[in-house]
Amino acid sequence: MNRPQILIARAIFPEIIAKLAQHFEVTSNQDDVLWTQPQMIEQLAGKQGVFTTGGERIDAALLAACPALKICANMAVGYNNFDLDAMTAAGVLATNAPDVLTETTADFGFALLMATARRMAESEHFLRAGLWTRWRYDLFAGGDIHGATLGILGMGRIGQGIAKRGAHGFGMKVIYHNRSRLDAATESACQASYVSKEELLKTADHLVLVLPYSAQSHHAIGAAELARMKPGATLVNIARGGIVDDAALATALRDGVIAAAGLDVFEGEPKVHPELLTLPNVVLTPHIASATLPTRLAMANLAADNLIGYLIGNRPLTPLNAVGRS
Ligand code: 8YV
Repeated sequence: MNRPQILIARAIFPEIIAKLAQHFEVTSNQDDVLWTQPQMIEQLAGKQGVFTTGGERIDAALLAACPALKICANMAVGYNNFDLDAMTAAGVLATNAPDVLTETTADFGFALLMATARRMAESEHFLRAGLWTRWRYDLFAGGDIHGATLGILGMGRIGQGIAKRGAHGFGMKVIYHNRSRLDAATESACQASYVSKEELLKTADHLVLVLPYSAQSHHAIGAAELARMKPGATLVNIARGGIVDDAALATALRDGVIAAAGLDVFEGEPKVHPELLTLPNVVLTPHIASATLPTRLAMANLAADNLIGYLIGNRPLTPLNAVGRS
């Protein structure tokens, strides 16, 4: 019997390629070429499965051009690169990679919050530039973390991980807003109180964004929302570019509407809004919240196991839609 053919769309751990090659005819992209949509379609000809990493757009046009395709396995918990409705309509299974990155990503969210509030990047640049000549009482004085009010917008698994770190590790008061309120036991484990978005913006000393990107969450934080925040507040985005209006944020940071921002994700990344690059009060990182090698390997293994589970055994581990395999 012919083995199913799959495509691995980006460079990946060699051991993942070896694992997939035990089951499939594998075409991989270890040169890490960033394929255009037509090139991706060409690469997908005759393939039943594709291993994606979060940046590859899977939409109706691609699906129509790739009739053999049965599954797209994303090595990311976020899946805004998938048009899920189009995939369901085409009978193509979508899977993501949840859970395995939760704690690593929550660690990073907290690290970015601390770096931002305590002005670590800005003060390090100052030191490296040879500008540190003497002590001063207010030199890089920032905002406290301990005892402050931590606001979380989007209280899924990663949001809950950040809430626990704040409440249990730093004695923070945790408030959150989410599409739906958590059950009482989860709220109690996170020591988090549910508030309206309005109250969250108004009350948080530090606001961390951990919500999925969708048409509804596009520019959830824009000029109007930033204006409602405390002037001393910090904003952290580890969710997705596009949730924050980056141009409005740059203006707010420049004008002192809020104190500082920590951003791991950007509108149109890897491009960064040019004004953000010029501002001292923003910490910028290149979408690395899940980037530890053990976690990235676990994410890759989960994506691979979804391909194997579905194409070999008909049992995907973390499906996002319900489709039957013809
Ligand atoms: C990925 C992420 O590395 O899982 C996610 O949703 O944002 C990251 O962990 C990223 O999506 C790769 O494109």
